[in-house]
Amino acid sequence: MESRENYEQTLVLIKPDALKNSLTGYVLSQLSEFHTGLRFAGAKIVYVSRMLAEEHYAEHRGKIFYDSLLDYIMGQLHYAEAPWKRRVIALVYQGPGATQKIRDICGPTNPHVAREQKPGTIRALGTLVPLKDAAGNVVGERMDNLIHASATIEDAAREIKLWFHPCDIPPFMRIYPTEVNEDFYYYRDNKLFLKHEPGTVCLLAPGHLAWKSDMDTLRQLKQGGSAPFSLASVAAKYLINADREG
Ligand code: 3AN
Repeated sequence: MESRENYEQTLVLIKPDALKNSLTGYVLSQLSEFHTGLRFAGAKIVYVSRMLAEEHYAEHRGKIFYDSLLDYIMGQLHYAEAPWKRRVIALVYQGPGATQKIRDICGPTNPHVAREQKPGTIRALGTLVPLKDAAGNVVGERMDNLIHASATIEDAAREIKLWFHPCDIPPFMRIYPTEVNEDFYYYRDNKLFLKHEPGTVCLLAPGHLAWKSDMDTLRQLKQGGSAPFSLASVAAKYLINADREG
């Protein structure tokens, strides 16, 4: 019987620049069980909405590179003229030391630093793109570094639950608490509805399996209280690939 720490999970996103440069196979091979001893626990192709991008990068809100970072993960920069190609590959890897093992293979956030200090890592193949203001002055840079990997086990829990439903992960591989929902929850324009109204979409119906943390958030929002996580952090996942809008 494997011990509990063997079930550590981490999130990987193969970002639009990796897809555009046909590096997907290379990345998957670097992260393969043969190299890492880790197993796939989840995989999906995601059209990244603005809501999902904002939730994923919530910690960077307000920074100079934030807007550009959202455009990047949404595929708007690498597939400006081809919205139908905009997507990322989201993966959950499971196994002992998953988070650190994958971070080591990814290398430093900044591709220039990666090339200098950790050649051979995935991000050493990335690029730096200058960010300019309206007058054309360089005000910062964006790091197109091909891959996202959760930085800590806590980040991994938040991120996996943001990108994946429990049912996207095989039952024996789920490590976060789940619950069977008993109510109807609908969503429109950043508001929660308990009954269907024109233009609302159903997030959850009775009998659906959900992350317990999502249920806690929805219950508290329903009662009008302050919730541990935002409505958007719950809704973004249920709306993945639901429509074509940003
Ligand atoms: P990592 O992806 O290595 O965990 P984070 O979470 O600090 O790094 O940043 C997420 C993403 O935001 C990075 N992958 C990078 O694209 C971008 N980023 C982070 N810091 C900067 C920065 N100082 N300038 C430009 N882009 C940045």
